[in-house]
Amino acid sequence: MDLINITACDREPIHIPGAIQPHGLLLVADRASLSVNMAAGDIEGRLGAGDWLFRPLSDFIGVALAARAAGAPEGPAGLFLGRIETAGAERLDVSVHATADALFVEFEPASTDPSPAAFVLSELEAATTEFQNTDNIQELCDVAAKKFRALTGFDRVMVYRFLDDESGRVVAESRREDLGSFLHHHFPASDIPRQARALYVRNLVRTIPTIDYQAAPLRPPGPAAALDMSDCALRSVSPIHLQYLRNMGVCASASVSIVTGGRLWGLIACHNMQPLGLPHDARSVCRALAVALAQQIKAREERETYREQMRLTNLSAGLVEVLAREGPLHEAVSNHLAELARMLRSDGVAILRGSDLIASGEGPKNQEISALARWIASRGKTSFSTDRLAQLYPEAAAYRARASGVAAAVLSFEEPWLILWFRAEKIEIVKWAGNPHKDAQAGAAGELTPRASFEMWSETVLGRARDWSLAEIEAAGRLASAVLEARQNWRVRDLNRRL
Ligand code: BLA
Repeated sequence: MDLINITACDREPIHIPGAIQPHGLLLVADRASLSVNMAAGDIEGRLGAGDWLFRPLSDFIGVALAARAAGAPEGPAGLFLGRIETAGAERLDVSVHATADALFVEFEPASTDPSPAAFVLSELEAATTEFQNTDNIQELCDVAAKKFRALTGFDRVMVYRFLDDESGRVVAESRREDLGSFLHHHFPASDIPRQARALYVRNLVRTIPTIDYQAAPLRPPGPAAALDMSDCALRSVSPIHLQYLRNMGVCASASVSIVTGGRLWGLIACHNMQPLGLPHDARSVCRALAVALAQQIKAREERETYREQMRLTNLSAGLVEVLAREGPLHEAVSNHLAELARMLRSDGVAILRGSDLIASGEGPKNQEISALARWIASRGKTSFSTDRLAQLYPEAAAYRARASGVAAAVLSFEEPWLILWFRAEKIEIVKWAGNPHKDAQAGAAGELTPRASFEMWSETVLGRARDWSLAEIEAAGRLASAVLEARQNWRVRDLNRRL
């Protein structure tokens, strides 16, 4: 049931809702003729244009803005055209983005407090410097939550980070003190379905000024129903998501993508308990700040990976010669097992060479190690790693507590010769926000409804160890190759000596 519903979530065509959120207005013009051929929202009432179909764009925004609109580059970024005052004294921000054959002109309530560019730029610079001055990713995210809250004025601002399985976790939060906290809460992947995540890599900011709105349909109805609105700021939002926010007790939402290396690393998720929008200029600042944040995250992740690689290289250098030594293992390597364990931050290690076995620290019993090593070697690959051994090798359930994680390097399949590292099971209490196993329930009429409960849900994940990093797995492989190479060199030297 979960599977069916989650794929249904992934399939909802959110880019063609056929409607906008009614706080704004939309005109769609043919890119060649600049005549308006679709519209949404109260064009008649707010722009005083009863008869809008096939009128030139300049009738609505003037010749100068229409000329600027015509020059908009194709793509999601778009241009800010300016601010207009309607006959009804409403001040509207006008922006445009272009596709191959259409211009999308959007009107939104103008920001009440437009800051001068110099002020905004200096704020951005100051925030970027603060980002740079943090010591690690956690501190960086804490500062980011505060900055985005100050910038947007939302009641609760969170840094939401995607994990390997596309579920996510709130890693930092700044909120009004009287509100509940979502810090450290875990949310299933289906809360932000795949097509939404793909859209959010391409266009970085979205806003829902109020969840209680009546969608304004695109007109005329025929072709408008299939119009791709991927990059419209006013795009009407999935009703499932609106219900989700309602269940969360949220009235207005905005989110900003954090994209590193073309991948959605996370989101800045903003909640407000009263209606609140994010005007065009504030969205631009959010985008710039999110790009600065993403750069800092990437730089820090790269620095951490580099440091880890250096550590691994230094530790393994001293071990190569020891591991390559001939003779019984207890004579050759017994004094170095702790070092070997430290190298991969493991709880225990073992080396098996033929019928000789040596082990130290936490891990399976010797007989169990021999059987496991034979199974690993039988897979025919020189390296192996898992953070949940019993799922692949059921016999390991018996020693789950001592070794749920295993990394191994196979130096010889024939002897066999293996180095194994073990990690104990980690007992982790995951705070799921709502029961993830009931994430999409069918409503009375069979339609999908998001989880109705945001009660915190705790779950203990059994049979899992801390996962092995790519740097650790690679280092294990490099260590094995270096040992084999050292041994080969000695053999050649030995042979030369004897000849
Ligand atoms: C969209 N879901 C979203 C968005 C967020 C979340 C941030 C982006 C839209 C926005 O800015 O509001 C999820 N919001 C969260 C999470 C937190 C938060 C995890 O504040 C944590 C603090 N949602 C479901 C289920 C479905 C679903 C079961 O829970 C599908 C059946 C759908 N979520 C869904 C859809 C969208 C969405 C379709 C896209 C909305 C759109 O852009 O039209």
